Amino acid sequence: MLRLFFALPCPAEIARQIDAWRQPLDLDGRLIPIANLHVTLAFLGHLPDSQLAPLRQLPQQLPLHELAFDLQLDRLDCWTGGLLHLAPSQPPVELLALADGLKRLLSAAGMPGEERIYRPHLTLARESHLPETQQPASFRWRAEEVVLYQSEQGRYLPLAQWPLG
Ligand code: 2AM
Repeated sequence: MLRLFFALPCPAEIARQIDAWRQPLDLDGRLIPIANLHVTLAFLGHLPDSQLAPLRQLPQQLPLHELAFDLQLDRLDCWTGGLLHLAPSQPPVELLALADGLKRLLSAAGMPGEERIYRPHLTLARESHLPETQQPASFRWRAEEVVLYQSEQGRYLPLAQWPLG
């Protein structure tokens, strides 16, 4: 079984900026390593290897050439359960269309889908809390690709990529 998810990777330079910004916040919990920072589009859970081939056919069924966008993460928040994250206060319509499109395709292909309402975010730490002192956050980048990742022993391995725009 493979633990899989579709996501937007966080470009290395932005990931370094986010890491430099979060350091003085002295966050508690388990920090997400710089190399793993991402914005999940669809979480698939555990699937057998045999599902990989059909999964690879899905993203290209979306109008990816129309779906490049700038993503601005400007809100620091923490969900019940301690998922501390950055989120866009104004999620781009293209991002929501991408996540929704993947969800529909997954469901049509009989694959497991998310029950939860999609809430775009970039996880900074788990089992964490909002820090007492907050630093204003604003990180912006052009989302240029969708990546299918396998999560294995804390590492995220890109299995396939699809360009946006
Ligand atoms: P993330 O930390 O990589 O974003 C499994 O529950 C995973 O799905 C979580 O660890 C989280 O992954 C992501 N997730 C949880 N709730 C979500 C939501 N409402 N919208 C999008 N992704 C979510």
